[in-house]
Amino acid sequence: MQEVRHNWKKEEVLEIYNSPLMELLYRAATIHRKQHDPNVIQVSTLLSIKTGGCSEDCGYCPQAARYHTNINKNSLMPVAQVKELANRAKSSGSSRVCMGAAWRNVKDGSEFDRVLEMVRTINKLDMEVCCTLGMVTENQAKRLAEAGLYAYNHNIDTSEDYYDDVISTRAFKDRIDTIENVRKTNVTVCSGGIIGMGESLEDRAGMLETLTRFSPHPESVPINALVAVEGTPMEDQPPVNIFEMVRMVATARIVLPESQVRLSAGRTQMSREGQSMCFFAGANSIFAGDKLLTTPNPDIKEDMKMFEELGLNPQKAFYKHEQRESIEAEKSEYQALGEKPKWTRPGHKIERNEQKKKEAIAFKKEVRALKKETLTLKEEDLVLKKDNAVLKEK
Ligand code: SAM
Ligand code: DTB
Ligand code: SF4
Repeated sequence: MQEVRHNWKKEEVLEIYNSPLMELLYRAATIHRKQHDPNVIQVSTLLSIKTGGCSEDCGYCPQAARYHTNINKNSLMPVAQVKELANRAKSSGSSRVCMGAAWRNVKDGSEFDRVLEMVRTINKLDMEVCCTLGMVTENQAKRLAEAGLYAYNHNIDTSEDYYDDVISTRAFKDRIDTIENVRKTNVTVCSGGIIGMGESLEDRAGMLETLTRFSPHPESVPINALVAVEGTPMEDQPPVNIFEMVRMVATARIVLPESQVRLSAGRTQMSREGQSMCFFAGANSIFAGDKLLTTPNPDIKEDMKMFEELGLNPQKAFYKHEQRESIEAEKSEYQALGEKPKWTRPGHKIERNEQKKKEAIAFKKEVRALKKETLTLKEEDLVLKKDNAVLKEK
């Protein structure tokens, strides 16, 4: 078995990342087959249970209220709809549902109670349930655990050094604290980040270094390639080169040998051959379904066809850890505490996208003017019709 280290240094990680690609691939693939079945892939489906209108300013995110992106905002989904979508995901070959909410943090109350009910409902379908709801307190993590949550996703996103260039409305430490709150329960941790946000290679290595500090390492590590969405401050970032993605996956596989490394956002930009290189480099999980949270993802039938051609078998639910029990709300040991946690909120020093905001306001004005014009036209039409009628009568 591969030694699991928590003391990787950024320089060592960077050296691995920069090693000749064939050496890197061989090293990563060797560790991969020692630690995992290289012919098994875990398939998760994302479900955006609450979309858009988020108070945070994460520079990559189309769901931040302050950016002007073209997404369909939605309030929290009903449980029945979640059940139907989860059933659909199960029948298309997915073993995990990951529910995402555009929240800064979880607030005790009826919406969180509804999310707990969603967790119970999906767990009863014998699927792994994951949530990504923003920051959680220890009590909230315990309530999620009691409901039968299998995994909690909370990404560190980038290195501690680059963090402030990406997000100003919370601190890196807030993310770490949430992950530690989840660790106090039996819920597994899913944490990774994004490449392609203008970060340096040192930042990529720094992000992986931080992930190796967790003990145990996160059970899942999503590696996302930025999906540059129009209207976000990162809209003009160039797409991630596939070999950089392969290097990132391979390096993650080497320094986090036991984790499931997930080839996450950005697959629509990758060829099947590029993705296959990532699987060879140690990626053994994907997000499937035609949508991530708000942006497109490859067709699941195409993914399944690719897996068949590659001889990759979808991982069964609860293959790595046993299914959690779901305790009903009435029997719950933990109650809502109505906590108002004081998360660090370093000053909002990033004033982004003022230009986009101006353009959006100008566009709305134009639409209003056009609407008015159409109304006037209709009025003119009526006058003409009346005149015609009068003429006919004459
Ligand atoms: N609001 C919660 C939070 O921030 O933790 C949960 C949802 S949030 C959308 C989950 C993760 O999606 C982010 O931490 C980020 O890593 C990833 N993400 C969001 N927008 C992305 C984008 N445009 N490209 C790649 N990854 C993205
Ligand atoms: C993760 O690391 N990536 C997923 C999931 N965890 C929640 C989200 C990707 C979002 C990509 C942009 C969007 O679709 O909105
Ligand atoms: Fe909000 Fe999460 Fe998007 Fe940040 S990543 S803006 S917290 S939904």
